Amino acid sequence: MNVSKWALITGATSGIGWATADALAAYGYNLLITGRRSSRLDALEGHLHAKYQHKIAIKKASFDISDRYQTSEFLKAHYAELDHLAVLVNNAGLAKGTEKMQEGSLEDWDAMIDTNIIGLLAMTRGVLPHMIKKKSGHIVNIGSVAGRWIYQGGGVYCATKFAVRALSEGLRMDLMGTNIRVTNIEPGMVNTEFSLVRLGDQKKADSVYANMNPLKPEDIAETIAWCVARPQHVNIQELVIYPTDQAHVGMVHREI
Ligand code: NDP
Ligand code: 8X3
Repeated sequence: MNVSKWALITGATSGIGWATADALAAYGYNLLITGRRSSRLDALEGHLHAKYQHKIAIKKASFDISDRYQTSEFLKAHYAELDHLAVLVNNAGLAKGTEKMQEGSLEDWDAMIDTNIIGLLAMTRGVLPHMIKKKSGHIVNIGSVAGRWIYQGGGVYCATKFAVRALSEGLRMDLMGTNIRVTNIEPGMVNTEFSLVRLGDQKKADSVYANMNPLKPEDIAETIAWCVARPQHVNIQELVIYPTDQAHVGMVHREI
C-alpha cells in the first residue's frame, strides 16, 4: 500500500464529491472514494487513473452511509488506510422534496437526517481515533447556505445543514489540542445532481439553474483543496460561497 497520504471522500459518485476527488488527486492524495453507485465509482477510478497516470492509489467502497451497520463495516474493512488518513471530506448528502412540513414525507425526512447528520457523525466518529493517534488530520464538512438561512419548503433539509454547522463548531472545541482541523464549507447553488435527487424530475431540476450562472462542482472542489493545503497552523473554519448571480437563498438573478 502507498502510505503517504490518504483522503476519504464520501459521496464521490457525482457532483462536488467527484470534483473533490479530482482536485485532491491533483495534490497527490491517495483516495478512498465512496457512494452507493458502484458503477460510478468504477468510472471515477478510470477517469483518475487516466488523468493522473496511476500515480495515486485508489480504493472504492460502495455502501449506504445512512445505514449505521454498513458504515461501521466500511470502517472496519479499511482500518489500514484510515491509519494514514490526512483528510475526511464529509460530502455525501441530499435534499428530498420541497413540501411544507405539514405535508412532508417521513421517509424523506429519515433519508435527509440519516444521511446528512447520522452518516456524517458515524463517519467522523470512526476516523477520529486514527487521526488523534497521529495528532494530525483535517475534517471538511459540506454544509450549505441552508445551514445559515431557512427557506419555505426547506425546513428539514435546512435543519440538517444547521446541524452540520453546529457539529463542526462543537467538533473544533472537542478537538482542541489534537492538531486536527475542522472546516465547514457552505455553498449556495451548485449545478450537480442535487436538484434532480430533490425534485425527482430532470426538467424541474434544469429549471432551478435556468438563465443564471450557478457554481460548478469544481468551484467547491478547488476551495476544499485550498483549505486543506493551508499550513498546518491555519484552519479555515467556515466559508460561505455563493454564485455571483445569487445574493441570498431564494434571491437569484436570471437573465431573461
Ligand atoms: P449530488 O447529488 O450530485 O451528489 C451527492 C452525493 O452524495 C452522491 O455521490 C451520492 O452518491 C452521495 N450520497 C447521497 N446519499 C447517500 C447515501 N445514503 N449513502 C452514500 N452516499 C450517498 O449532489 P451535490 O454534489 O450537490 O451534493 C454534495 C453535498 O453538497 C451534499 O451534502 C449537499 O447537501 C451539499 N450541497 C449542495 C449544494 C448544491 O446546490 N448542489 C449546495 C450546498 C450544499 P450515491 O447516490 O451514489 O449514493
Ligand atoms: C443546497 C443549497 O439553497 O438549495 O444546500 O438549499 S439550497
